[in-house]
Amino acid sequence: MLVQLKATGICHTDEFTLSGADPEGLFPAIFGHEGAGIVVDVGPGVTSLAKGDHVIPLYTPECRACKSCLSRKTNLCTAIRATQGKGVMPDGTSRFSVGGQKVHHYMGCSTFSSFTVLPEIALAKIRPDAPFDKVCYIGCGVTTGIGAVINTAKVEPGANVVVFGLGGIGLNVVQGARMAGADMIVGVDINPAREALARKLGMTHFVNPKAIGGADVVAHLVELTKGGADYSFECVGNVDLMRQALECCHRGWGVSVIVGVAGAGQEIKTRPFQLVTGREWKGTAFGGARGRTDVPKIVDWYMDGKIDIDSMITHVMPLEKINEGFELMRAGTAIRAVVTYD
Ligand code: NAD
Ligand code: AHE
Ligand code: ZN
Repeated sequence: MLVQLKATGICHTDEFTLSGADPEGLFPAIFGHEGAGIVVDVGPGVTSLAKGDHVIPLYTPECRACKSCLSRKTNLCTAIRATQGKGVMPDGTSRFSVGGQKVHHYMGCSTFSSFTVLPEIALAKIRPDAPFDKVCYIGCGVTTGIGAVINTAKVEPGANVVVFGLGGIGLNVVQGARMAGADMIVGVDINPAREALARKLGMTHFVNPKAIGGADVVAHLVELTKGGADYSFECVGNVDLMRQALECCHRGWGVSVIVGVAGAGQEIKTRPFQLVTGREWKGTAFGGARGRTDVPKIVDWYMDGKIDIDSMITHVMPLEKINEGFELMRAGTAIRAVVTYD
């Protein structure tokens, strides 16, 4: 499928790979994996999409035929993961070049381009009235955050939830926890500017680790939640915080979900006692969502006013200014900067 991109968000994972920390990083590449656009051409054998369809590219495709898809136990479709990790299409070639030199695809999407090519299984068809400059965010951040709550942790009404990192992903965990009916939603971030928006999305308590008088963050959170979190989420990509997120969970049943992505060589650790005493450590990619099935539904949730996207898109810019978008993210000024194409 040849897709003309109309908009793309900038996710921290783009910055992670650009920084050189990603062991799978390949250069040169066209980054971007949070896009929305229109199908402008269709190759042979395509049955489920046509020219003119509005689509969201999927870095986690859904082939509905591989061992993983058929297991019903995971969203991690394996149909094209090997070539995707090598920065090429399933046929082993790239569709991008500059001056005759090969340029790699990124996460199978490369949405920082006005045109890109994807296999049919890596596109979710969405309703034509959804605005590209908003629903592009469903291509990663919205689905990851809400899905981590609903699909991975399966948070139930009345639960206490702790969210480390209130950026583009963590804020969606907050709104997912509110949708799930959580009682207490504690946000943890060192950027005090994140508090107001997080409260608007459902956060009930804010903890800035730099403003608790030198107290131990884990002890502070255990006390605040009267025994520990039922569910915690690490949405930063910092292995020390991943440990804190596990250890602030309630003895006997607390579940901690790793969402953040950490660099090459980084490892998580804790005392096995933490798990022996009933805490569970989990992880999630794309919020456990099956893209072709779930993404159109999340677009409907947005169009029906069930979820907020607009307040997290803090900046919109043309492609020429994309580096400013990265700067705003690094500075903690932007939640989501979105690039729009004409
Ligand atoms: P972001 O930059 O928008 O947000 C990160 C937040 O963490 C910021 O608010 C920042 O202030 C906060 N933070 C930084 N250091 C902190 C600390 N020591 N204590 C508390 N808070 C701290 O990033 P994002 O786009 O929200 O992405 C978050 C992480 O999730 C990244 O690692 C990204 O790669 C990862 N991610 C994973 C998936 C997945 O499928 N698992 C999907 C998307 C993003
Ligand atoms: N390449 C990195 C891992 C990066 C990673 O975990 N990516 C997530 C999506 S982040 C989106 O912003 C993911 O989908 N992981 C599952 C997969 O198959 O890559 C590394 O550490 O090697
Ligand atoms: Zn992302």
